[in-house]
Amino acid sequence: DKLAVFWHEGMLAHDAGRGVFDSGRDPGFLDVLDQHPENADRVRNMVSILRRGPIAPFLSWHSGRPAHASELLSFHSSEYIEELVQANATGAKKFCEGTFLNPGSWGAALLAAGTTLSAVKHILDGHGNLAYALVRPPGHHAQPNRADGYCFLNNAGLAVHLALDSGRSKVAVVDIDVHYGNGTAEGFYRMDNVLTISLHMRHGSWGPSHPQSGSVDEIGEGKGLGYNLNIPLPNGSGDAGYEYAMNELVVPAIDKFQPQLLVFVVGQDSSAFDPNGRQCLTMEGYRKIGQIMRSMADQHSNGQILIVQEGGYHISYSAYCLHATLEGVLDLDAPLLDDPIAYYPEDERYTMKVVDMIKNTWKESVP
Ligand code: 6DK
Ligand code: ZN
Repeated sequence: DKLAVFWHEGMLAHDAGRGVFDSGRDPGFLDVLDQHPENADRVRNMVSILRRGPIAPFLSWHSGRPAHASELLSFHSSEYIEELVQANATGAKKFCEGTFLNPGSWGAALLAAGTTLSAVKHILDGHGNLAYALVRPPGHHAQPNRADGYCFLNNAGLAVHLALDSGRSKVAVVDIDVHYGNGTAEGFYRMDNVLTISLHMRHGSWGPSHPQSGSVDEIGEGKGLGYNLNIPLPNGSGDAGYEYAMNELVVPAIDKFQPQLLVFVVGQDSSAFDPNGRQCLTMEGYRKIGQIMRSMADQHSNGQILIVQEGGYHISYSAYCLHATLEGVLDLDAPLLDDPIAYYPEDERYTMKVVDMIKNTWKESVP
């Protein structure tokens, strides 16, 4: 069974501009400004590694499509959609810090939403168990009434609603983007048929963390009490920390909930080299998380997983980590792709050894 990749190159038309990092501002001190971190190039590299990397034979490619405005109302309010349509008609609008709707952005956002809906429909119609929506702009901060953190439409949230409307009675979302999936959590906060789980950087552990919520005491409300699980992790949690959190928290929560569909929200900004995070995952950690997701799906949802793309800003390592994640989900016997960047000494006491060596050399060489 191949993993179905849903993609449409029209999503490359969204351009959030340039500035100092993601601010869009130019105070005038620099000759070379950053492209906005959520740029087309990062996704071009994801497309190319999936087409040309060793995972290519295990994938099938499917065209995405734009969502109809009416399809957005399962998650978003009509007032908010009207605001987006208006902003697009006007030309451009800054919705909040880092979040720019420019000419081309609305078309891309509609494609991201529609492509994610096509991906989940592929599973719901029984065409395959594994589907990946390779989409931008991202979605997991987008709330029913508000754009936020590079996001306009909540792609994963819309897919969850389609699954519920198609007769799946319980759906679980596991979000490993380095930022809290606050939009998705909010959309399902009062519901007991959608379990939202997010692993993210603990607010306050590193400067520009976004959003400033996602603590462990946000557990849902009303009927939804106990159906939002936040896992705020310290910086540097790394492969071992994430594997532990998956096994100790995510697996038991999913086992108890018994979802009929798993939605795996992926962001490679939890990697060791991401400019937007400090969680220090490597390809190995992403591969392991993918494997754990697959084994939960085999147990609960007939192996069915919808994978939805969110952030991931290192221009090459994000693509490699995506490749590793999908290797894990495909549960291949041996890793296909070596990690080109990460160098980790096998002994964690390596620095002490080096210091001891320097001490000895110093003693012997200085009279
Ligand atoms: N920027 C995401 O990766 C998006 O989760 C992350 C958004 C991060 C920060 C946005 C932000 C500022 C703040 C202050 C001043 C300038 C810019 F949605 C995903 F893409 F997946 O607050
Ligand atoms: Zn993120």
